[in-house]
Order: sequence, then C-alpha cells, then structure tokens
Amino acid sequence: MEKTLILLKPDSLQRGLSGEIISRFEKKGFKIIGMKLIKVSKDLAETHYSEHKGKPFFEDLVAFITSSPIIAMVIETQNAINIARNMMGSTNPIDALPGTIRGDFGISVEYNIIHGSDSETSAKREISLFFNEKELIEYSKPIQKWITGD
Ligand code: IDP
Ligand code: MG
Repeated sequence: MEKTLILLKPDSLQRGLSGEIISRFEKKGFKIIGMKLIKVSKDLAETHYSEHKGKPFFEDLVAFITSSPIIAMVIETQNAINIARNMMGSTNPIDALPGTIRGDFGISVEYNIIHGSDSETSAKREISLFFNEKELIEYSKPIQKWITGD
C-alpha cells in the first residue's frame, strides 16, 4: 500500500475544518497510520518546502506554516498519492473544482488549507521529515477487503 504525507495547514485548524477534512480521507477508504498536532519549526518548514526556496512566495509560505499548529498525518491506500492530490484539488483554489477540499473551502493560494505529497520520492522524503518509524503504526482493518479487495 502506498503512503502519503498530509498536512492540515494552520488555516484548517484555525477555521475548524480539520475534522471535516480528516473525515473525507477516512470515508474515502484511507487508513490513518500516523497523526500528530505540531507547531512546525522554521528549520522544518524550510526543509519541507526546500524545492520552493528562492521563489517570491517562499518566505511568506514558511511564515504561514509556522504561524500556528498543524496536523500532520500519514495515510495509506492503493495509489494514495494521486488519490489524495485529486481530493485536495488544484493548488490555487481559483482552479480547484467544487467537491475538492481546496475547491470547497479555499479562496487564496497562500491559505489553501492542505498539503499532500506530489510523488513517491517526495512522500518518502516528507514522511521521514515529520515522523519517525515508531510513530507510524501498522494495523489491519477488516473493512479493507471491501475497499480494495486486499
Ligand atoms: P502544492 O501545495 O499543491 O503541492 P506547490 O506548488 O508545491 O503546491 O506549492 C507549495 C505551496 O506554496 C502551495 O500549497 C501554496 O500554499 C504556496 N504557493 C504556491 N504557489 C504560490 C504562489 O504563486 N503564490 C503564493 N503561494 C504559492
Ligand atoms: Mg507541492
């Protein structure tokens, strides 16, 4: 099963949307294997978003993600990365379709609610930035066979 890192950004918690968003992933059939509330440090924010270093929005992005707590989670299913990205919607809520998380709740590209890894390589890198092995819990859910046949 594929794993992906999801961050519920500070605006999610400030706006009381975290339960709704977690619920969408649960209902879709993802298994939550790691979850925590954290205040992201500047170092972690800069490392996590290092691909954007030098871009005009980088400093504001780091300031935003460190401004208030986030919920970090690792969720798992078949094709988890692409399915989660589709559920999130386009980066800019202007382009995000209704029915997606950003399409339903977002207005601004800076305050766009959620992060999700965009490839297998970034999922591996990002999961290891936010979680150590002991914090990821493998367990079985009997309903799994009714979701994916596994
Ligand atoms: P993603 O979050 O959909 O993967 P990325 O391109 O990786 O999008 O950008 C990371 C985050 O940086 C976005 O979620 C968004 O909050 C912010 N961002 C991206 N592009 C812009 C921009 O042009 N202006 C301001 N913020 C941006
Ligand atoms: Mg990205």
